[in-house]
Amino acid sequence: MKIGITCYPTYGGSGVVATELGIELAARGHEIHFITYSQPFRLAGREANIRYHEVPVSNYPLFEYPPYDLALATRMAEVAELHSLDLLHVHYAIPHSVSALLARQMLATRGRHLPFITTLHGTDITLVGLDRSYLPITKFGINESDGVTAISSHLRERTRENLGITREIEVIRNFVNCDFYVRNPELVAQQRPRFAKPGESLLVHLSNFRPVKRVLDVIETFARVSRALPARLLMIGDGPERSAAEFLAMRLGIGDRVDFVGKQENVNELLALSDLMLMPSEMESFGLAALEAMACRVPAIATRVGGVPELIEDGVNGLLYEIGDVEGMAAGAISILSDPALLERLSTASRRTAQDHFCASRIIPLYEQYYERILAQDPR
Ligand code: GMT
Repeated sequence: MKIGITCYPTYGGSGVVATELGIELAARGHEIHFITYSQPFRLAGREANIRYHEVPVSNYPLFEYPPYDLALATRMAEVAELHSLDLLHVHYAIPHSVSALLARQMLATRGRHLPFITTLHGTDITLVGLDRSYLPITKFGINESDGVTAISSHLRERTRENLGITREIEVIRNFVNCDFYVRNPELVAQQRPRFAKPGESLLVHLSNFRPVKRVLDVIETFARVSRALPARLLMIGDGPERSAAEFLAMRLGIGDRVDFVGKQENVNELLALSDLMLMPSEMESFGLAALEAMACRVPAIATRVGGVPELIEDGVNGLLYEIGDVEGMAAGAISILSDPALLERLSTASRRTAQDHFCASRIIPLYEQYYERILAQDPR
């Protein structure tokens, strides 16, 4: 198939999923065209069967707000026509589904049918989509899509309840490449001393440091852990809450035990160095960061929110707490880190969960089958 993919290329899990999906589909022989405002950050740009098309947004002085969504629609229609795309797959409803709808309409005037699929990732429904200024257009874009997928059952229910959407929504959960996200003991032995001394536990957090991730709870939890046992914390990512987290770590006297490494390319290698992940988010429609860690044998201490229980079974492959329960999360982390047999059991179960349910090799065929179904449908 020839598939156009649009996503936010620079930040967030939706861009990661879209990019990894494109890479996996290309490896299975499909022709993939990324149509985005910059090159997706996990794309090397040299992959076979993948092309990247930048969306140019001209900033005419009259435009206080350059109309990106219109430039995107134009580019989608151009690329679809030039490369005879079979369909568009857009990630994150706003504004991508509306741009795709315009592209479909533009091509329809020339007798070409270009179906599009919208994948809902979370904040497009739970935060942005609920904003009154975006809600009607979000609902419209979803209803007009030829196909809609959501990354968890929870998100599908939220979409139905919050937006009053009744149409069919297919649940296709997040995935991870289990060959790439794997613990390599040699690499761990070589690289772990960069972040932790022998005898120290290594905890990790990975996010875009937005308020919804509650990074201050990560620091508060870790402060309690490091009072109980020798430990260090690896903070991967960057975003608006980073400096507040850095100041809090200093104020709590643990600044020298917390390593803020910023945005990283090879998160798979860094995750695999760690013992335990902290993901105390206010909301996660799925929790891709935890899945990536689990594939590397790193269980997560997380909050019981959104779609997280579809990934983490409390006490089996991780531990779940209420939002803000830093005392509970610290106690849980201490109990795991001070009991090697328990850590081993949770690590093994984490990897098994990733392997049995969420490997790319299981999830990508679900997308392929869904594409086939949408292509077989009558044009809207
Ligand atoms: O929260 C983020 O990391 C960004 C956000 C996005 O839309 O880019 O992530 C959402 O999509 C991820 C991939 O599908 C999910 O794993 C995250 O749980 C989800 N984030 C939220 O719901 C807050």
